[in-house]
Amino acid sequence: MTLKLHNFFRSSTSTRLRAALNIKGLEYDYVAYVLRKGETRTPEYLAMNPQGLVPTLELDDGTTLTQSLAIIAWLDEIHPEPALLPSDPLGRARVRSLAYMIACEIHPLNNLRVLFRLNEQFGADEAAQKAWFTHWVETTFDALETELASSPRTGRYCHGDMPGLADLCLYAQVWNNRRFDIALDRWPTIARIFSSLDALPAFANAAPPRQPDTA
Ligand SMILES: N[C@@H](CCC(=O)N[C@@H](CS)C(=O)NCC(=O)O)C(=O)O
Repeated sequence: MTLKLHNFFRSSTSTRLRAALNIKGLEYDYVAYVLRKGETRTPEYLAMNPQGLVPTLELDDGTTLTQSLAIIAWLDEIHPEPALLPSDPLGRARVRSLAYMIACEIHPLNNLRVLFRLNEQFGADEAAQKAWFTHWVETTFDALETELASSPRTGRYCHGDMPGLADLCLYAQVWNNRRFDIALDRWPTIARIFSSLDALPAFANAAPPRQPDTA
């Protein structure tokens, strides 16, 4: 199966998906877009992904998959090993909860189009956008740190000693935070888990600086 990944090096949803593909040992063709140049707003791209967002995964029969968590779930279904969710229902609920904390409570608020809108509608300059971005990261990372630090189910990674769905989201979000100089000092458990993930080639090779279109 030939996979084509339409993505942007710095996009955290793209980073999540690259790491998932790497964990599954799946190769893909890398198709690069620059969000700020509007390259995902062309008729060709919108025909694949009507939201004009990255990533999009294109299969060899032309099928296109959108929404990173849905694509990752599909990957986990067609390539079950190594699994991205634990086998027990309570464990699965916990991992999904940790992943959604990042994917649903941080990412959508801090997306590029939201930052642009803050500027267009309210005149938010770069400093105000940075304060906004940092606020929403801190709000959820404080809660995430509490959960990870206090649960006996946290291991080397977010849940036990196998990296999974929550780790994909955490790893990508920490890279995203760096754009706004958000250090991890305040969240020692998140920092420890990030370091453990960064030592894994599947994750490190998905990181923004390692991508071919890194600017
Ligand atoms: N929930 C979607 C979000 C996709 C998304 O918003 N991607 C960002 C990059 S991380 C994007 O394309 N942003 C372009 C924009 O905000 O205009 C997913 O998980 O795939």
